[in-house]
Order: sequence, then C-alpha cells, then structure tokens
Amino acid sequence: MSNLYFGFDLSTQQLKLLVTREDLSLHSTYKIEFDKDLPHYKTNKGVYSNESTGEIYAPVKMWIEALDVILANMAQDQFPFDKVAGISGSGQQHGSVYWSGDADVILESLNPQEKLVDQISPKAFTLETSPNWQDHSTGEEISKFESFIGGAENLAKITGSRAHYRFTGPQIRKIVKEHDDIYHNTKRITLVSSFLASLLIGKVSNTEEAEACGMNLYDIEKKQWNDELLSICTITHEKDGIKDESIRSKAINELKSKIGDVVKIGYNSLGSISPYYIKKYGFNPNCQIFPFTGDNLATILALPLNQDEFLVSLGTSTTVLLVTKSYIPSSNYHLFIHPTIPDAYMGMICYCNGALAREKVRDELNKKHGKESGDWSLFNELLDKSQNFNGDLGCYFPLGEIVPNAKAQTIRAKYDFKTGNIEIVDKPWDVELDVPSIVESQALSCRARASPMLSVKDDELKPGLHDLELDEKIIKAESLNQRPTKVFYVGGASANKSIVNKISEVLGPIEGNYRSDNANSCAVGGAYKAHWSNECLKQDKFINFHEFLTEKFNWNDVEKIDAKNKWEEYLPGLSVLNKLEQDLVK
Ligand code: XUL
Repeated sequence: MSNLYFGFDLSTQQLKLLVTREDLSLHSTYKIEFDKDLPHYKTNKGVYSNESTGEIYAPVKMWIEALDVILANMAQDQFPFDKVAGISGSGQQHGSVYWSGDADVILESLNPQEKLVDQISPKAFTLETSPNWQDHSTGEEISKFESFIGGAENLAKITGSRAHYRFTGPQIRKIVKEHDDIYHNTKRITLVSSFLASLLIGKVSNTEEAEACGMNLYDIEKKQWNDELLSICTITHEKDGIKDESIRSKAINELKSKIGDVVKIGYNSLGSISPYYIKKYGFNPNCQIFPFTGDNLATILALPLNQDEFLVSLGTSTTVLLVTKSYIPSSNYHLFIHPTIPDAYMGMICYCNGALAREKVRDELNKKHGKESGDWSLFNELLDKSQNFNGDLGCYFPLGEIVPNAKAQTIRAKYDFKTGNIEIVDKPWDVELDVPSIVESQALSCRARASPMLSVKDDELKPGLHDLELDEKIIKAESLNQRPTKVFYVGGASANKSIVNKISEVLGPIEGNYRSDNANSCAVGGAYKAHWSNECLKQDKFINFHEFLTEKFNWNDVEKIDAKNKWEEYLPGLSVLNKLEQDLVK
C-alpha cells in the first residue's frame, strides 16, 4: 500500500480529516460535528455567543476531544496509521489559543493510556476559550489599530489587510485590556491552525507565515513582526499615552516571546509525530507534521490555481480567492503570503451577502408566483432567459456588507444604453428584474474589486472604460481592462448551474470556467501540502508546488462550465455599480 497523507480542517462547526494517496486520490474522510457529536459542550454551530457584547468564542477543550474521538473512530475502522507519511492541515483563521507555562511539559509527556483532553485541558491553557472569526466585539481596538498606525490604507500596506474585528492583533489587545492577569500568565499564543499542529508534535508550535498575515501584526514585505503594531496590541503605543520607551520595548518583547517566530514558507517539517500517537495508534515514527495554515489558504492548495485565476467560493458568504505575484495591498481586500509558493500572495475578498441575499429574491419571486419558498426552478428559468445585459443592477444587502462597508439596504439603478445615463430607481421594480440583477451585480463587484490583483497583459483600453471609485479608492481603468485566465467555483451554490453560468458570463475568464464538487477543499489542500512537503524532503529540493499539483491533478474531478464569454458586454455595468455604491447609506 502506498503512503497516505492527512489533511485536517479544524473549522467552526467540525473537525474534518481527509486522507489522500500518492496519486492524490481520496482514501477516506472522517469528521466530528461539534454540536451533534460532542453535545455536552452545548455549542450552537460550534460556538458560544454573547449577543449584547458581540463576542463569539469556542471551547478549546472541545477541539482536543474532537481529535481524541476522530482518531478513536479511525482505530475502530482499523485505519492503517503506519502508512501515514505526512500530516498537515488548516484551521479557521484568526482565532487564538492561550497556553500556560505548563503546556510544553504536558504536551511532551502525554500518556497513551489516557485521552488527550483529560491530560491537556485545562492545565495547559490560561484561557479556556478561543475568540472566533465571527466575533464583533473589538470595535474600539480596530479603530485604535488603524488610527495609531496612520489609517486603514497604511495598515493594509504593512499587513495585507486593514483592521478587522476578527483579526488576532485586535483580539489580543482586547484581552490585554480586559484580562491583564491572564495575558501576563500566558506563555504562548498560537492560532487555531498552529494549536492543532502543537497537539500533534507534542510541543507548542510557532505560527506559519501565510497564516500570520491574518493577525494585523506581521509586516508582509519585511517578513517580520511589526514593532509598532505589537506596541498597539499591548496598549503601549505612544498614542496610548505611554511615553517611556523601556515600558514599550519590554511589552513588545513579551508579546514576541508569546507569539514566537513565524515558520517561514517552505517544506520543512515541524517535527515527527509525538510518541503519544505512535504508541496509542501505531503511527510510523517517521510521520512528519508539516506547518498548518489558515482554511482559506489551504483551500487554494486544493486546485492547481495559477496566477490570475480566481477561486470563487459560493457559500453563505461569497469569497473570492486568487494567486497574485504582485503585492498591491488595499483596504478593499486581504493579501496573505502564499502558503507554498514563496514569491506569491493570496488575495481574498469576503462578502457577507452571498447566498442569503439571492435566496431572499428567490423567495419573494416564489411568493408572487405561488411556488414553494426553497424552489430554485423559477429563479433559474428567469436567469437562463436573461440573455443580454439589460442595464439593471442593484446592491442587495439584507445584511450589512464588508465590501463596500455599508448598512443593510437594497438599492437599484438603470443604465440607458442610448444616452449612457444612470438613474437610481427609488421604488422596487418587478422582482423578476431582480433575478439577473442580483447575480450580475454580485459578479461585477467581484470582477471590479479583484481586478487590481490581476497582472496587466492587455494594454489596449476598451472604449468607454474609465477609472472607478469604490470604497473611496480609485480602481484604474488599466486594471478593469484585465480579466482572469480561469475561474473555479466551489461551495454550496456552485451546484446551481444557472447561477454559475451567469457569474461566468460576467467574469469572462479567457480560458474558461470550472466547477468542483469537492465540499472538503481546505482539508484536501492540507493533505496536498503534506504530500508536496514530504516529496520535497525526500528529494531534498524545493519542488514547484504548482507543477507538482498540475502534474498529478485529475481534471476529471472538475467540470468545465459551458458559458458564453460576455465580459465586454458588461463593461457599462462597472459604471452602474460605481454609481450605485456612491448612493449607499454607509
Ligand atoms: C477569513 C475568515 C473566515 C474563516 C472561516 O478571513 O475569517 O473565512 O477563516 O473559517
């Protein structure tokens, strides 16, 4: 039997483990759903929430128990643990875990006769919960991060992102503010991904470099922690009123020792699997644990995603991920260092209003026509019929939106093809018009906002194309003139052919659109990362990740979408989007 590779995915609602073979084929999948399989933690969708403060957090103990249970289930299936050559994986991004001074000793001396959870928790932690990426309680902290460092744009320039509630730096600052004692008693702080890696190597692991970009603390270009941001994080910045330089540098050094050095991008292993798992489950002592990364970062490793290609995840929210070689940061999106390609970055745009907003239109349509609310047939029929762009667009935000940063609202506009005029339509129009309009508007927003991350190939500007101003930032016509080479669709709504077809027409990639059925892409990405790293170690050289994946990738796993390319037809839509967004209530 060939080597096997593990890809873990510690996400909000479950711990998933996917096992792949040498030819990248799937060997098996295991999962523990927190609410259902570990009901004694009484989580709701994997978390606890405090509505009055906006706090959302998860019990760390539950994650350890999930690892116990998943491995025990595999042992029951007589899983061939001795064949596992490498393990990697990912965690929900930004969440942090607070380890006590006892953690390393506890992790190093685990007794295989006992469960992990009883030995590790609570003694190895100073805080029993981990702030979750859905948390909204750090309003004060994010405003300090941005204003002290010279604005959102400057923070994005240094760290790849403006300040966000969920980012680890602002979350740590809140803990320093509210629980100074807990903070000082904390020996190490890891992210969720490095927490899971720590359990497997039997010592507290440093954080992987791509994942460190989700903290608002790491200087991407200088490839080091940014001291000024560390001082903001520890409430010792000059603008916090701390004049004494020695207090500041002491605080910066204290935080540096807690967060540790980052694990630079590469194929090196964090270490072999801890003896606990060798003795308890029969893992091979040579099984290597490779750095764990963030879930979005692992997702791009599941497909042979090249520069200028988009991965559009159509989940509850819409997320656009792409690989770019140019570091052009903006407060409109996120940039992370690429987890396996040293000179590349991952761009990410997150929208709140994805599936939910489309479902709202679908339900109104069905109500009008006496159809059942969850039925997509009429919505899809109208979408398929809408052959040409008719100039109607809207912003459909049943929830407050991240990009553009705006309150919950719906506004619509019409484009006059004869005069070029754009008119904001005050009253709702027929819901039938909303069907193409919502999908086209969502796609145009992705297209406009992702365009600065594309490389400039075509310098002949299309007529009628000019600069846009979105989110108080200029997007140059030269960027808007570019289109992606390929687009891959994943996530729940990617199963809806009509929606994918329409988005494909608007995005208009040069080499076509593909759909992947794989609902486990971040776990797959983790397994591929382990496999690639192990291969590099074996050959003792850096193998190009993209070539590695392209060579082995089974293109039968993705479906080619047969959509028309209407990129050019939608050029006027960019101006309509611009006008609409200027009219939004912020
Ligand atoms: C990304 C983010 C979410 C989590 C989900 O910035 O916060 O996508 O990673 O697990």
